[in-house]
Amino acid sequence: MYLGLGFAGYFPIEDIVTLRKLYSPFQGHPHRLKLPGVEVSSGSLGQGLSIAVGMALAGKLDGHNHTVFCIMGDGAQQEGNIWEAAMEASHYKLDNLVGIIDRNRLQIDGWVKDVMNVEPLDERYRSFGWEVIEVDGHDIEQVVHALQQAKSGPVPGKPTVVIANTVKGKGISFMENVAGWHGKAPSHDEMVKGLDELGLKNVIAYDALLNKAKKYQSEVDATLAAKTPAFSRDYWWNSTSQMRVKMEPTRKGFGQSLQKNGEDERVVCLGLDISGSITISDFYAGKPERKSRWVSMGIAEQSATAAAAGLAREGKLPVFGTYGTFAAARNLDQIRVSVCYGNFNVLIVGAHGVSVGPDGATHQALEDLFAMCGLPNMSVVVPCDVIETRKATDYLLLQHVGPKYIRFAREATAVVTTGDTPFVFGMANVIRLRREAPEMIDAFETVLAPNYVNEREDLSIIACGPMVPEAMRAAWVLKQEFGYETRVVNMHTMKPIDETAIIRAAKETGIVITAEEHQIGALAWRVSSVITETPELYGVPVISGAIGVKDRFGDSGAPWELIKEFGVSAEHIAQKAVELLAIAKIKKEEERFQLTH
Ligand SMILES: Cc1ncc(C[n+]2csc(CCOP(=O)(O)OP(=O)(O)O)c2C)c(N)n1
Repeated sequence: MYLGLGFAGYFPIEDIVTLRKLYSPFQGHPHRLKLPGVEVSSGSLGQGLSIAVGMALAGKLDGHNHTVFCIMGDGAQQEGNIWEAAMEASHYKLDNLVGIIDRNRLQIDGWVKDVMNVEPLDERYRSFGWEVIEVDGHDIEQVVHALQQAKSGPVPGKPTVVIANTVKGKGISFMENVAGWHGKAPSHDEMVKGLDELGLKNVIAYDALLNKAKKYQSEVDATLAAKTPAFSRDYWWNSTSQMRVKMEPTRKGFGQSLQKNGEDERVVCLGLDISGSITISDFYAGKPERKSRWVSMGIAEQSATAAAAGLAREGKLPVFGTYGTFAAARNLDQIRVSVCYGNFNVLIVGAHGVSVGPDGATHQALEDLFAMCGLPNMSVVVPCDVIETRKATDYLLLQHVGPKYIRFAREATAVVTTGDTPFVFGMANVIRLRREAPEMIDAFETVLAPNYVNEREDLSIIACGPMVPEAMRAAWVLKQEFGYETRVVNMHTMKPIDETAIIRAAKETGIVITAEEHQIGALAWRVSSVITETPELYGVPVISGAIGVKDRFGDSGAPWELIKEFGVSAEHIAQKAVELLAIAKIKKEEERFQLTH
């Protein structure tokens, strides 16, 4: 799409080398506010045809004779949203609307026919009142002819769909018809081979383009460095020989738990065409006998949610998951009414907050915890690393009864717990820095919050998910740079929240900072409401701060870049702590002054 717009003259084609990089107008999914030529922002499948219906309706209302075109995938046809729009288009006789379907027969989890069959598409559209034209999508003459035909409105009062048969990755031997090439960049060698096979190797000056991308990246690096608080030395992950950590994708803990607990015959996993990426497919990996309890639902989050409620109604333990945005936002009403109102035992998995990185704003779940924590009957767990994710899934899947939501990251995240670290649902852990050590995990001590004895630390940081390792790193910065002692509270269970741990942190340290990889508020407001509503704390001065995303959409970029861009790194937490500690000092001096005068 970006190349098409470039060739049409909207911007210099070579600018597209910044694709999916931070601040780039070429976002992981197109955004109309960032790039000329993009008519509507997209990224959440199945909504485009409805927007096109709206635009075509407006054209009719205003008496314009333009045509609205909407390009869709064939896997995307699994979204019920598309068929609502298809119905509306024929009902309102939108002969100024043309749908184009790229029928390459592949989607992320494999062949469309295996994931969730959508054929026969031609008959289905005809039965919805559309005119259908089928073409070879690689034959430009056929495509142009079909579009001209469609534009002239072949049958008055009928919308038209052009079904373009294509081959994904056509012309490149190792990409043709391979599902794995979704959203994945080739290596340098693969790129050269691919260009060679397309006859473009000597046509495209790829070295110059790569240099342009490199230059852009160094500008991004400089901007980010300027935005990140600096201290006397570098405390970034594994940047020195001390305090080293193992990094492992958090999502793997979820897959490990499903592998183990999938033996339970009640467990049924629902696939939503992103199965490998979130590791839900580990449920049946190497266990073909479990395939009967693997239900591929296609890209149809809303129906799958209500179907999960139905499975739970019959005594099953359904698990479904996808990107947090599609697991907990698109289907919010189904979660609210079908799952929560009926109080069904469904495990919902929201994957990849900031860590989807280059996919950009549409795929970065930064609001899901508001909704999930706001639902009656729902329990919410946000584990901090791969091991805690496994323990949390073990517990939620087999022991906890009722609606439950777990949220974890895709990228490698610092492993800061061990098999022996306590994990008790609804009960926080207190983590304390004891020394600098070669391995960070050995430098900290973790105890279950009720077992913690007050050490009158200078401040508390209450964190959840991937912010727990960041909070631990902030505690290290604060100790090394300023000698401050920090109580890190791992609030892995966000609902029901551990009120006692919050009250103690507020009372015993007087400064509470929350840290969340989410719009500020899911954790911050829950913590502040405990502090403000607890009679025990009436009149007790508590200085508070909140680290999180500040009411903005995400951006494409590497996950570690986004942590800095969103202002949620350990360095940002430490900076906030220093500010609050300075305020606390002034307050103490004011009090002393008042007492002595
Ligand atoms: C609502 C929603 N659910 C899931 C996704 C994740 N996703 C992105 S592309 C894709 C597969 C799309 O398949 P298809 O429409 O056939 O497009 P193609 O494979 O040809 O790119 C999925 C599941 C999404 N973007 N939006």
